[in-house]
Amino acid sequence: MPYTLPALPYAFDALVPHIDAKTMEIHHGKHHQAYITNANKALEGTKWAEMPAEELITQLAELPDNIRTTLRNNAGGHVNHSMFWTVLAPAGKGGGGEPTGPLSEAIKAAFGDFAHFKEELAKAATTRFGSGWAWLCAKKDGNGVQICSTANQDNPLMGEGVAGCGGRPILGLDVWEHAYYLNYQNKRPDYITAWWNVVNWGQVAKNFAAK
Ligand code: MN3
Repeated sequence: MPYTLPALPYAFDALVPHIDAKTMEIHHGKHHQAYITNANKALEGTKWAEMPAEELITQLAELPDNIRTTLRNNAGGHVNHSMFWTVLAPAGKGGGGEPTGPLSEAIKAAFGDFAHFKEELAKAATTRFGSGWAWLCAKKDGNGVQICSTANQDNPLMGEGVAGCGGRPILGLDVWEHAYYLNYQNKRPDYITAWWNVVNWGQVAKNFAAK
């Protein structure tokens, strides 16, 4: 089955004023769709065409040279954005605040407190040069959480040594300019500060609990 664009779980303007409607419309309908279109084109007629994208990106080394980079970028882009929409929610309606339960405990164990965790993720996102992502991951050994960042559309699932920490992402922050430039121009830190207001901690906790 070719990859298809998942519906946004809220309206384009649901994250206003933190993320503007035009950015959401273009980001979802044009950027995410383009990753899907390009990945499907590369996969057409290959034995990998039926494989879920999350699985495909864990085995890039197996792919033929002529489609490997295309799929790293575009299947990666599809996986990254499919998660990104779900870890956001309108401020005050599922978005913002702080995590609770086991995820909160894991964050405290790794970073001391929630405020320090926010500083560390913001630092990873701000210092990522050029385009990429900052991630909160469940550690590969199942023992807690860690932060990392990746370039372009790389995802930690691509494996340690390929991209990031090799953990299992439970929260991703897109710091490509297309994610914020219309509203924030060059002010990536302002976008990141606003983004915390729309993080869907309930979904991130579910991601953490999933094995
Ligand atoms: Mn993006």
